[in-house]
Amino acid sequence: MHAQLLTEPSLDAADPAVAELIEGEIARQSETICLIPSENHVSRAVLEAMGSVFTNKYSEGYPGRRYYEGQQLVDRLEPLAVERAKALFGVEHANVQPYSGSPANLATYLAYAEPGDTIMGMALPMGGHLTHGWSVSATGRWFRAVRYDVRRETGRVDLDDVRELARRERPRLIFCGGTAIPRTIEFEGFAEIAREVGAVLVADIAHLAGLIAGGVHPSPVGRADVISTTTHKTLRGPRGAMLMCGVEHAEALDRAVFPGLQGGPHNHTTAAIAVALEEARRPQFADYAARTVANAKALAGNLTDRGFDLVSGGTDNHLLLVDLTSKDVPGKRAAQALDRAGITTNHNTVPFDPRPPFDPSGIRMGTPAATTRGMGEAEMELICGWIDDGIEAAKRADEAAIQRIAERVREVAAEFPIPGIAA
Ligand code: DSN
Repeated sequence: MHAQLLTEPSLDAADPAVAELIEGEIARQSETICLIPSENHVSRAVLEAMGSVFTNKYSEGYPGRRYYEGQQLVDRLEPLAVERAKALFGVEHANVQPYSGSPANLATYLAYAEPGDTIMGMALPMGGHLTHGWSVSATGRWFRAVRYDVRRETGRVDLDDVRELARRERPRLIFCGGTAIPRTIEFEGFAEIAREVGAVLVADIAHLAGLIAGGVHPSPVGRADVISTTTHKTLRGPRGAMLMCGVEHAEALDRAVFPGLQGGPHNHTTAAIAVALEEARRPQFADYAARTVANAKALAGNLTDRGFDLVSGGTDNHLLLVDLTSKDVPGKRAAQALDRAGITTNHNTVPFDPRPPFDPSGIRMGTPAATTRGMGEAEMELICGWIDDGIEAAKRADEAAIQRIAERVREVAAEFPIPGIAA
């Protein structure tokens, strides 16, 4: 740590109100089990890079072409992150500046479409993302968005439906990927459809980036024109995003990110992305990715054995979508009860959900964060029992039973410390 920093008051002394909230959040994360599939626990190295003095620096532009002086170190940092992204994913070009997933996706619109153009993505309640053209998003208001669904009988995307819609609507952009898709994304099939109709294919791999880097999900490289990802989900980096592509798309995407949509990049985030990309290159990360999927399959199997309905009948990746209709409890009530029991999930729509998005029929769960802590299939079995018991307790309004589960969760969670946090 730099000497001058040590002469200044610590956060505890300088701002006890914020320090107390951070301490409280450390305790909350440590004493509960996170099953939100888009969350993870970063390493100490990622946390340190994120909290570094790079947050002080403005760097509008790209390495060697900045609008501010003092870029001696930033102009080494950003290319380091870019080179690591290129090496990890095997792409020709990477832009590490997007602030997060939504701005990264917006950049693809700016690069390839005009307002009013037709674009195509998976409907949000089917597992897609807001920025793939959903009605309440700017992308659904400023573009003519058409949407594909999953099949009601399988819970899976059928590429024949996607092809038919694409042939009819001739979209400028097609998005594949999303936020609640428990099954493998067929990048090659989407690429064939995009080629046939002359669309730009954007693979949004925000959920899958760590699984792709770890070799347990097919890669969109060489198939999608543009790859968009956040860096904080299965990839286990800081909150941030990247766009990746072949050289032919590099200039359009770079110009869309800056100056098209953003000002200065968040250099502290770039530093932490670089660290996370280096961590993801190591053999242990491939093992982590494989264990994440194995844990999700174990959780899915346990839940199915206990009579839970899973959308599509299971999972190929890190997440599961549970339809609670047959359990006679709405998703929000279940998720809130599980939160009180120390198991963090989120309520989520299920395909063809008759209930509204703010109080839908399902809950979404995933294993990236629990796997980072070292939990395995034995813990998945325990967690499944707590989920079942917690939901039944919620139905009986048995708060004492929920608190007993929370106590057990605390005991087991204590055996799996969170990385990056002093015990
Ligand atoms: N927040 C992301 C997720 O939870 O999947 C989507 O934006």
